[in-house]
Amino acid sequence: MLVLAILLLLFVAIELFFDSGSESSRNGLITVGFSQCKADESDWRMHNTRSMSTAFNHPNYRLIIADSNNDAAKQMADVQGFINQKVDYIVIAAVNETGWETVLRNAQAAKIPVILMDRTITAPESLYTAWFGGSFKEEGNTAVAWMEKHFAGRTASVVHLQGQLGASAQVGRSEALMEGISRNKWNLLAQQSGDWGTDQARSIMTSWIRQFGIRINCVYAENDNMALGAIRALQEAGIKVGGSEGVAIVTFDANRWSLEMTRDGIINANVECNPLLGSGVFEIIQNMEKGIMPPKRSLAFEEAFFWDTITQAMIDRRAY
Ligand code: GYE
Repeated sequence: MLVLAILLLLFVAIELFFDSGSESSRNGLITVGFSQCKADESDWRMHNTRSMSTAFNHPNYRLIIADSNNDAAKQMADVQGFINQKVDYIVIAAVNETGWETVLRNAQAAKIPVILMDRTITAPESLYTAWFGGSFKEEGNTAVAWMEKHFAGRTASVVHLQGQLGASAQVGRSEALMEGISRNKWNLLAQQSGDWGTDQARSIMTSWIRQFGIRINCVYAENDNMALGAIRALQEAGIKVGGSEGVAIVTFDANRWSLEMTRDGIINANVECNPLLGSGVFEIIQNMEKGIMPPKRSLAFEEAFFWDTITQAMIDRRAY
């Protein structure tokens, strides 16, 4: 009887040891589940994904990337999948800013820390450990400040290419423009989401050119890829773009190729949104492994570039 009891206790102890904690306790690696919006959705997103893969290419870590294809429901399922896999950390670049409460409560119940990278969400801050990224509203305010200088003494007639509706980058940049339009009594000729993509933006811009023609004197595109689509549509219509006389092009992301277009006077204002966030996320997790908790919000360094002040040296210094 005693032998049986000892054997039973031994069995339970072995079970507890191998089932306890996350997957990492079984194979020694720290497993990080990264839920990405859509890896190939934009140049920004490709740089962002690459920065995470590079940062977590480390002997102590295993990075699992789930691509939600910009489908918010799939992204929730991807995150729940990480919880079920018992990863040690979850990193999220959120497709939409809403709808996160349930799955984040599940992560909290499973004692898996969640770190938001890039996009913000509306869920209570208590449901995630930290957010690291750019300030989308501030980026928009920087763009609008340039517009106020450029259109001083005249009215801007703006067409507005929005990012995927509901993404915090779209919400913040749109909010800044709408406040600028109201403050300056500018004309908002048209507004539509191009879902961050060049082809969609080009098709939308082509129809706006037919509808508004030379009334358009400003394109506010919420990322470089959509700005490129608008520029192509304007050039195909034989409409001057950029510089002091052409349709003013305002964009976000500051990819190298768009900075070169800014240097060439095709893009007027180019507000950076830094995609190279992987090293910052890695540092947050490294510190948490040592028991050092991160601040709730950390802002990535960002700057803005303008057609009449940018230099090749500035471009040469860029990492992406
Ligand atoms: O501007 C855009 C990407 O969340 C800041 O998402 C990011 C945005 C970026 O699709 O190109």
